[in-house]
Formats: sequence, structure tokens, C-alpha cells
Amino acid sequence: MSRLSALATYRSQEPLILPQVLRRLTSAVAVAGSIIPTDRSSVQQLVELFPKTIEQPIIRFVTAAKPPAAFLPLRIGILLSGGQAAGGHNVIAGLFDALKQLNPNSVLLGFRDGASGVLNNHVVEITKKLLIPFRNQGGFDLLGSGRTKISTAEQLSLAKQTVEALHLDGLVVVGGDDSNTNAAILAEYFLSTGCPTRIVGIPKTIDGDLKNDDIEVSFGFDSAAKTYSDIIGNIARDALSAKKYYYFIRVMGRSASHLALECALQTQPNLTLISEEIAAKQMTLQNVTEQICDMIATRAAQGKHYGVILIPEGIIEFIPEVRNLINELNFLLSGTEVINGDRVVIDELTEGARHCFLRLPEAIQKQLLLDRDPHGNVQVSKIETERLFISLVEQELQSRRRAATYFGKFSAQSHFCGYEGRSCLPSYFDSHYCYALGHVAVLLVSTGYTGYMCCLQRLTRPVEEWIAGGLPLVSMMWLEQRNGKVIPVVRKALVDLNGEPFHVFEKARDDWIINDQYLNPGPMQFFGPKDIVQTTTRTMRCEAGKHIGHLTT
Ligand code: FBP
Repeated sequence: MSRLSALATYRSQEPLILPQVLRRLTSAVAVAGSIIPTDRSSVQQLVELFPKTIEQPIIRFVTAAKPPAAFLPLRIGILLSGGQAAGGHNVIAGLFDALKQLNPNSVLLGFRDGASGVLNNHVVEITKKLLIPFRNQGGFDLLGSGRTKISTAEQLSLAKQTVEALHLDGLVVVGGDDSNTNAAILAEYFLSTGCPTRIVGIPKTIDGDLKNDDIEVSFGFDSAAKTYSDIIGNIARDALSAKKYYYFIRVMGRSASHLALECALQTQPNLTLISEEIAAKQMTLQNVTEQICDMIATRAAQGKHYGVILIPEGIIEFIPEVRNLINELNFLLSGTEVINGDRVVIDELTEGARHCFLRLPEAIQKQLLLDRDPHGNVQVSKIETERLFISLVEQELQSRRRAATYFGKFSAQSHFCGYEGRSCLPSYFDSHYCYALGHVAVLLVSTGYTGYMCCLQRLTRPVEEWIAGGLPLVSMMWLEQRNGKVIPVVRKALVDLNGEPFHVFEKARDDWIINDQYLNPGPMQFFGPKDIVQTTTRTMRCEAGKHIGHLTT
């Protein structure tokens, strides 16, 4: 980014506060806690795959009465991986400031373009001057990002060569579930091959699905939810003003519906589809279409021919018949490049899958055949589900008109809340969370821990009260089927239908269908009353009581 706006300039200069325990790093000591039990169904295989890192305790940092001896300079590398999430630059700033606090001769090296930077030894030294225009800014453009995996024997060995050549004490991997899976594999490999570089993960993803009893939230979720809710609130106001359109808004989030649910809680649209509920109820495409049409008919009976519908980006993978189709396509397409071969692939589908495929509009068929990402996932961000449902709803309403069961109007607009939520200016919460995570990463490396994820807890309280520590990466893993193979992965957290955020939504949603209860939270704020600037997401506030928080046990 070459130039900063007036607001961005102001933000870049605004100092950040730290949790109490991270203020005097030289006095922080690591206290080992309990060993968190590994997923039961996977324990045997995990023991075999991660013999050196499986039995590690949770770590909490506390302030020691007497400051320990001076710290030797450290050399740490950092890579940003996967989709952008607001706050990434503050992780780098936090690492830099913490390293210099421990010893001014410490060095921070940034790998370019994600894990590929490690494989190619493409690195830049982070300096105070370089960082100035990136503090409190969105995006990942200081280093770039990538979705390259480090998993083959050759890649692991290349990574080891790089960190050894650079004499790194630690490598910090900023990423989601897939990247932190790679971090766990690297940590195990380095330990078993005598490489002293410690591996530390940072929980990142706007999708909000990297969380558990100890990781309360991944960074970027708060900023993305606020950015989307601002847009959705504006659109709802437009719907209410013009009274002529149904807005079908797709909300990013590759798999879980956390962002759609959070935006629903912040803006109260007429209907929000939750993928996890659709899967639990085994709803078909036709069932979902009918649900939308029933709402349109109910509102039409009240003279309302407008409304707002939120659709989670990952929904199609949760509709059983489409999921089945995608699984078959993944299998048929694996290792092949689809250029003109789509016809061949379709002929090889089973009858049910072919029927499902042929029912979809042509544009969606094409989107389903696009290349998979390096982790084998369908690129759902390229599938315009909002347009799919507009088309299916139009067809269904047409047939209801023919059957004389629907007489109302229907005019739709589509919108995608996507990439703009990943690189916005980070919210107050994400700015502070990321800066503190950078400090925790330095503490984990300096105290000699490897195969850990940085962990901050009590995040709905003021920053000063947050507690800090580390969570063993393997404790977050289980075995999952990916591309026909069962592999260990960091477990993704889907929306819990028994959880408080969903319950709050469930209790209110019937009212929202007919009565327009739209809320417009407005743009994210950086100045003003604390309860507006510093507030976290509704999801986090609902879940605040739920976390077991092993750091305190
Ligand atoms: P991460 O899981 O890597 O954080 O990425 C999340 C995400 O933004 C999803 O919400 C979205 O579906 C996907 O990335 C888009 O990926 P790409 O940037 O490759 O288009």
C-alpha cells in the first residue's frame, strides 16, 4: 500500500494497549498446566503420527515476582497463510515490538507469499521503518499470503533447509485450520530430525471456525462481521425504503455459517439460512427453496413484496444431494484439469448426482467444475449461491402462480459480502487481539515451546484483563476424510445448533420474518463511546460463559 488515507494515517499512529501479563515480557514465565485429552476416536493414529508433540501441556504465562536474567537475541520468521483477515499486520507489529523488548538485537524475518516463501527462502527483514505504514492496517500486503501446503517429504526437507540457513529460533505460522495442521506437521518433523526451530501457530480466519474451548475466536472474524453487518444494515434500510426488492445476500465463510449467523444477530434480516441446520434437517434444494418461497408468500399476504435474505457462502456443501454431487465431482476431477472435459465428467456421475447437476442453472454447473484449492476444497467463493436461489425461487413462484397458490410480485437483487471483509481496517478488537498474539508468539518461542497455538482468553473483558498462554496444536486435531484419504487435521468448528448464539437467533427469527426488525449497526467505529468502539461480536458475548478455558484450571 503506497498511500494512507487520513483515517488510516491516524490509525497507523495510534498506540495499542496490551494485557497486563504481556506488558513486561522479561518478567513473564510459562507455567505448565494439564494435558488436554486428544480426540478419542483418533488418539491411536495421532500417537503414531505425532509421537513427539502429542503429550504436551497447556501453557499459561504469568508475571514472575523477580525479573529473570537478560534474554539472548532471537531470530524469528513469520508467514501469513490462506485468506486475508484484518489484523495480520498487527501480528507482525506485535512480534517485532516484543522481540525488540526482549533484546534489541533480535531479528524478525517475513516470508513472502505464505509457505511458498519458506520453500523458496524468499524472505525480507522487518524493520521499524518498514512497519510504520502497516500498523493497524488491514490486508496482508506487507508480506503477501498463499495457500501452498508444506506436507510432502521434499517440502518438509526444503523448509528445514531454509530455517537452518536463516538460523531461526522460531517460525510463526499465521493461518486457519489447514495452515495450523501444516504447522503441527512441521513441528513434529523438526523435532524428530533435530532441527531446533520452534513452530508456533496463530489463529486466523474471518470464517470464525478455528475455535474451541480455549481458542475463543480467530482474528479477522470481528472485523469481517462488522464490515458485512454495516452493508447488510444499509441494504435492509434500502429494502424498507423502496419496498420493491428482495435482496439475496451471500455472506462469506467457506464452510461454517458463523459469519452469516453473527450478521443476522447484528442486523435482524427477514430470513437467514444456516448451513448446519439445513444439514441437520437433511433439507434438499427444493426444501430450502420452498422455505424461502413460503416466507415471500407470508409477507406478500401482508402487502410486503420486499425483504432481506442472508445465505452463507458454504451452504451448497451442506445440502445433502449437492454435497454428494460435489464429492463425486471431487473424486472425478482429482488430478485432472477441466477444460473441455466437463461432458465426460457428467457422464460418469451416478444417476442421483447427475440429476442434481442438471437441475442447476448453467452458470452454477460451470462454477462447480472449477479447479479445487490446494487443500482439495471446492472454491465456494466462486459459486454464486445467491443467484442460484433467486433462480430456483423464481421457478417455484412461477409454478405456484400456475397452480393459483401465489399471486404476489417478486423482484430480486443479489449481493455478495465477501472479500471486502478480509482487508478492511481492523476493528478495535482485532487490532489489539493481533498485537497481543504477536507478543504471545515471542514468549512461546523464547521459552522453548514448539507445536503450540498462541492463546488469549477472557476476550470479552477489557484488554488489560486478558490472560495469555499456548495450546498444543495436536490437542486440536482429529482424523478427517479429505480427497478420499483419512488425514489428521485441526478440527473445524461449525455452528453449534445447541449453542447460545444459535438459540438467541432461533428465539427471535419468527418475528423477523414478518415484522421488519432490521437493525443498522453502521460502520465500524474507532473513536467514541467504549460500548460502541470496543464491543466484540454477539457470538463472542453469547459464548463468553461457555469456554472451559484450560488456562485457568
Ligand atoms: P481462510 O480459511 O484461509 O482464512 O480463508 C477464508 C476465506 O476468506 C473464505 O471465507 C473464502 O471462501 C475463501 O477464503 C476464499 O478464498 P480465495 O481467497 O482463495 O478466493
